[in-house]
Amino acid sequence: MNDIAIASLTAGRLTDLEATYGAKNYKPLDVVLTRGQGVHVWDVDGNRYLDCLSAYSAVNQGHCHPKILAAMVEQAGRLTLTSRAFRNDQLGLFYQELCALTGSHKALPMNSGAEAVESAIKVARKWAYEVKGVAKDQAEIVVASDNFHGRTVAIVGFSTDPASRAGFGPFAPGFRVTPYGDAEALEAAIGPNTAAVLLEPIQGEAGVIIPPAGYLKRARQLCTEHNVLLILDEIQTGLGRTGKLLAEEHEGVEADLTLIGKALSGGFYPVSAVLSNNEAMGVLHPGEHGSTFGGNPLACAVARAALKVLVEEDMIGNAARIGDRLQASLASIQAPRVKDVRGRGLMIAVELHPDAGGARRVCEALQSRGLLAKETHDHTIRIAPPLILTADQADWIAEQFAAVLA
Ligand code: IF1
Repeated sequence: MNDIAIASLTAGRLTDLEATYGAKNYKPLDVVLTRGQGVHVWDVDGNRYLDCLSAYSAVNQGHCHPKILAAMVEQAGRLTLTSRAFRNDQLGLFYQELCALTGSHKALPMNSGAEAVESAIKVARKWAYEVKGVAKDQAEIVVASDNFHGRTVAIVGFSTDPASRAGFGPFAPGFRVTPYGDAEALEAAIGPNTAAVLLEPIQGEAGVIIPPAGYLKRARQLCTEHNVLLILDEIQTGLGRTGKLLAEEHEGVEADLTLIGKALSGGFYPVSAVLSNNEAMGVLHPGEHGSTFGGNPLACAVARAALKVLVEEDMIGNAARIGDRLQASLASIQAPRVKDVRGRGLMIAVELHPDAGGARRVCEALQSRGLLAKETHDHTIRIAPPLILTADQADWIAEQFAAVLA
């Protein structure tokens, strides 16, 4: 089928095709998007929406950012993939710029977020055996309840969400779950075989759960005291989303391994990375880990541009300022249905009372007003627009919420 034929298909027909031929592992809002620019997306019928999801924070820089687009097109016409069997002229520069920006010693490039998580688990286990001296196959990784780190078998094996894990076992051993935000429980969970503690600085899928002040700092102290690696999954919270480059900065904490993904490419391409602050990454030797696409020149060129515009256009500062403004206006909405408004920067959640009719219905009402947002669980609406949001657009978002929730 040629492009014109595709473009002329109705939303209903395209939805039918998905239903007929696609795996049914998603239940998206009924909108078929065809174009995006900045904070806006357009559906096949020409309706414009303000995107308050940003592809789960992968499009922090806004849709089709012209500078990232230019870098992608230029690189795509020159060299896309060499595999790591040969060197390419983008990888070294990507490493240098990424490490300089994040203050890291070393970086390991992968593709999806889940791959970055898996890579960090492998590094932590190998570090435990070779450096810490844990007995063979005894290494443990402590994780948090209600975590979300991706969809691989190892990762869903330590999920506490039945929908994510039920039916997918048997699972990998070596993970211990501790209640998120409870520093005492974390301390109790750490033992002599603990290789790492893996946490989200703010839990995204769980509903934008901000841990009690001091929790991450205490986790850092405990890890240092017990010779355990702290792994922070900043795949969703990182790269400006919370008003800092990394959310760990809000608590003045530095992880040993920091995971980034999503916005590392501005949404153009799957690019993720494990960042290392110390020698931990040194346990990986040639042949022990890798990926066909990880570190490829197209990914590197796109990521370099995505990081550059994030800084050059002060998107991180904008996320802090506009995030505060949007949170304040959302919090001032007088609606008994609203139980809580919380967030950091432009990672915001509006939680409804359990008897308020559900978040999905609110999202559908917002959609008809030109705003796309996605519920998480039954009662929480996530608000995560691109970080280039203006004050006027933030006020407009709050007005739509006020109208729908009233
Ligand atoms: C889906 C949620 C967001 C993540 C953190 C690792 C990954 C993710 C903290 C894995 C991915 C996604 C995946 C997407 C929905 C989405 C999500 F609702 F499930 F929780 F963002 F809020 N660590 N999050 O949030 O990264 O392998 O996907 O690149 O539908 O699974 P990935």
